[in-house]
Amino acid sequence: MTSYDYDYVVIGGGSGGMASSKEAARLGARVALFDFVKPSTQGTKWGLGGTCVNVGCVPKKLMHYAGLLGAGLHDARHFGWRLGEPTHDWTALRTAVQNHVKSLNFGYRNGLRSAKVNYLNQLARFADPHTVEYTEKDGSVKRLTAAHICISVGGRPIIPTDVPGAVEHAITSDDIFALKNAPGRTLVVGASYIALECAGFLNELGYDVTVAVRSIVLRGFDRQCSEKVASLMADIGVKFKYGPLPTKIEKADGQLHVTFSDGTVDTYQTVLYATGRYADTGGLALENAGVVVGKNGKIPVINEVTNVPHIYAVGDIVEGGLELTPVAIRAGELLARRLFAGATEQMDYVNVPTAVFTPFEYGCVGYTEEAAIAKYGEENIETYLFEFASLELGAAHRSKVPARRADEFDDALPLPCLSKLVCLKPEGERVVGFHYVGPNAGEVTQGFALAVILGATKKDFNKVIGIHPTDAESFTALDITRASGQPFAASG
Ligand code: FAD
Ligand code: NA7
Repeated sequence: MTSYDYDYVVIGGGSGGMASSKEAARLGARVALFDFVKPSTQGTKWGLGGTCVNVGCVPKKLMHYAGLLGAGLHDARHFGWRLGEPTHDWTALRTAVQNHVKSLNFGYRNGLRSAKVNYLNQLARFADPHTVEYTEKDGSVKRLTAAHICISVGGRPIIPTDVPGAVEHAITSDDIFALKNAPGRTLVVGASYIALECAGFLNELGYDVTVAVRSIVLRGFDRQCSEKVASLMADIGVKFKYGPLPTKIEKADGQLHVTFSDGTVDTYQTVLYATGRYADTGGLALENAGVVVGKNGKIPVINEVTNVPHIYAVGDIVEGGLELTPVAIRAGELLARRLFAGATEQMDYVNVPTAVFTPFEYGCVGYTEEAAIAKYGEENIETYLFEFASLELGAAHRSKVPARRADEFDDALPLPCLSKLVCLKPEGERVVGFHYVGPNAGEVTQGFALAVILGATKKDFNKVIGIHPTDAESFTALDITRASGQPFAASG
């Protein structure tokens, strides 16, 4: 029998690779993990743990929270807090966020050490199907062999190369959370959730933000909820520019002059591209291992196995997968259990809950209304809807104006919450889509996802006694269907 240096080598120490390597080591495998960060186009670098910890979920959620605190200042005043005119200090926020991220990097290093995973801070590539190699600082090439190899190198932001000045001057989500100077007037290009989340917290922190939308916002999400999220963002000050996109970005006097496809020119301090991500598989020399690569660098797999039976892929690089941290983690752990503990459980990519952390959050699990209709036919779908103001925001007269302008209370936000259940009529109104726009949507959706996964019907939702007064209790008493044509917005 061939003997290898390791039972398992994992390339990429992000959410998926870290989880898989630790689980394999826990199960007794001899494991090595490679993680190396190539600087962003603007030279930003970060530590161990991958996208989520350094330039994704974690710093994003902290900046979102900072934004919510700003919005809450308006409510605080309404409820009697006497505050001076608040100002926001970007450097303090950046420092707090980066310090937290660094503490997580430290924890991950220790975690690998105590799990007995051999961590190599090196850029790995394939030499042959069982051999991974890397180049030391002194130029020497080192190799190690493994029985099983998992690729989990994640993705990086795409900046279109056909827009002169974009690669040179624009930042991405790889840079925004560590930006040295306050972003100032910002143009966000792209309209998926990373774009809207960044636009959302920058607006709440007090910056003038424009989002350049090529077609629609939040492609792939429920249309009604997506448009509600965008319209609420517009209400609180985010500008949406539908259609025209940058064709040229020029820097002069420290400002970015952006020419749009409609011929207009505007000036910003920051341009942030959030126009999708490519799988970072280009430098892996996959051809040396015979691994097939698909569109955008993604790797086709069946149950995480590539076309080469002992080489696997997990996380964002999986073709047709879901680019979410908990998905990468679970897939990586289950893979390790199948490889080293004889387990048989496969990753279930259906009914994965998710949330968009825009100023008014949006959470969902299951089908969008459009996808449910496309799959089951309109006659088989019943959609229940309710639009309302949460008690707190309603009572605080949360206003449309930027939260930090205390004096303007009169222009109240429209109803900021939307609860929606998409039900399958032939199966006793089984809930196949759960959607909620409103405060704490991530928390609300996480809880209800269990019901959806277990096959709950509309009647089951009705059986639940609400917790009063909450926004989530709306799901226990939805009674207006789209088919009825009745207004579903709360009145009075
Ligand atoms: P990654 O976490 O990207 O890790 C891959 C690692 O491999 C990186 O450290 C990379 O530097 C390293 N690497 C690459 N090539 C090599 C090589 N050749 N050798 C060695 N190392 C290499 N998901 C959520 O669930 N919730 C959220 O709220 C959320 N918010 C997000 C916000 C933003 C702005 C972004 C960008 C992403 C967000 N995501 C979110 C997605 C989430 O971050 C990813 O799904 C997750 O990090 C994917 O994990 P991964 O293991 O596939 O790869
Ligand atoms: P997505 O989900 O791939 O969305 C990309 C967005 O950028 C989308 O709105 C696109 O518009 C838009 N886009 C794409 N190319 C361009 C160009 N050239 N110009 C302007 N706009 C463009 O990317 P995200 O980065 O938000 O998220 C990727 C994943 O990473 C996500 O699932 C997270 O889990 C982590 P379109 O709708 O195609 O017209």
